Amino acid sequence: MLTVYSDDHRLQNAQFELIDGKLLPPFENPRRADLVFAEIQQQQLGEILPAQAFGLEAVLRVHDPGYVKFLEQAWPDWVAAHGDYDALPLNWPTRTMRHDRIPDAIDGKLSYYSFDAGTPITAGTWRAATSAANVTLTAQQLIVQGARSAFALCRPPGHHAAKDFYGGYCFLNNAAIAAQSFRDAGAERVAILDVDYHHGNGTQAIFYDRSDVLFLSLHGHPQQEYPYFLGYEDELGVGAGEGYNQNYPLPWGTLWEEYQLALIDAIQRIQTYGPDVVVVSLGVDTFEQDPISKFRLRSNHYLDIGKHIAELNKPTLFVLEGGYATEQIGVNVANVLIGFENA
Ligand code: Q9C
Ligand code: ZN
Repeated sequence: MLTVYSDDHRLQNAQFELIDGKLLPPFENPRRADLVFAEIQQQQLGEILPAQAFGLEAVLRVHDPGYVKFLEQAWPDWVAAHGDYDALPLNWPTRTMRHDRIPDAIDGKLSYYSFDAGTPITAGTWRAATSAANVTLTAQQLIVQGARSAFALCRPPGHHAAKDFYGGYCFLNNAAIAAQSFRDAGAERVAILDVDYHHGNGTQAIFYDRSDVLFLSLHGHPQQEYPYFLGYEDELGVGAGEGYNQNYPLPWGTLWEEYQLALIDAIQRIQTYGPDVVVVSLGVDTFEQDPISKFRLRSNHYLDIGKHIAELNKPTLFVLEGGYATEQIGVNVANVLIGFENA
């Protein structure tokens, strides 16, 4: 397995995260990727390549230009208004309020372009987020050039970010950018399988009205789990996209046995779809010891996840998403890749 990696992920290194009414050290922190890197090196999973610099062209195929400009400018604007503190929004336009005016004030812009207060924008956020996109696009190119698989070892993650909003630790949707780039490189059909514990609301929204990208997600049920307002099983796509979106919401406490049944169904759906390439949004926050999640997978089950994905026998791009049990994140991620390679 080829891995692509850049140290620039460390530029996303927030002071605090607002979670469960507390300001805590961020769960989504640089140690995560550093430990995945160390494990991949130690297990000798294959070559680790540096990221190439792509411009913003591929990013803008998925994200709104105004949103991308906002992300680039948010930190300097915030510092000018408030000083050198992590930027967080504090209110949102909800029912009966307007969504058709973008405020001039940076605080209003943060509110307009976000959906939670748990995703700090810092001095390095823009560079880290673009580096994650570059890591993913570099890995995506390896597959375009004929590699059977590649792993984008990137952070910050991406699957909660939609066309024009951030949240859930995500700014640019790395997996969606890769999927679109596969299409632009000539792939006719792309399947995105999202195994992160949280619903991939951003990715779903980006491709919801399209049949050329099939999106499937296994995740904590939105009645119980973040992001709460998307991820039900009756979300099947719209217009041309009808029938090309599939959610598998699962209850708190889900064990491997139940999880595997959903995974097998998802794999069969992908098989029927017959994609040219598969993108895996690879979160390992389904782990039993994950500090913010409530599924109960064990480390050996990640080998089986990799094995099931390999049954598809398609070129496969793995893109790192969540996973916050830092001590075991390396083993769990590596196990998916090993399970895939040894299948
Ligand atoms: N009470 C990813 O895994 N906050 N993002 C959860 C828990 C947000 C997770 C609140 C979790 C976002 C990529
Ligand atoms: Zn997650």
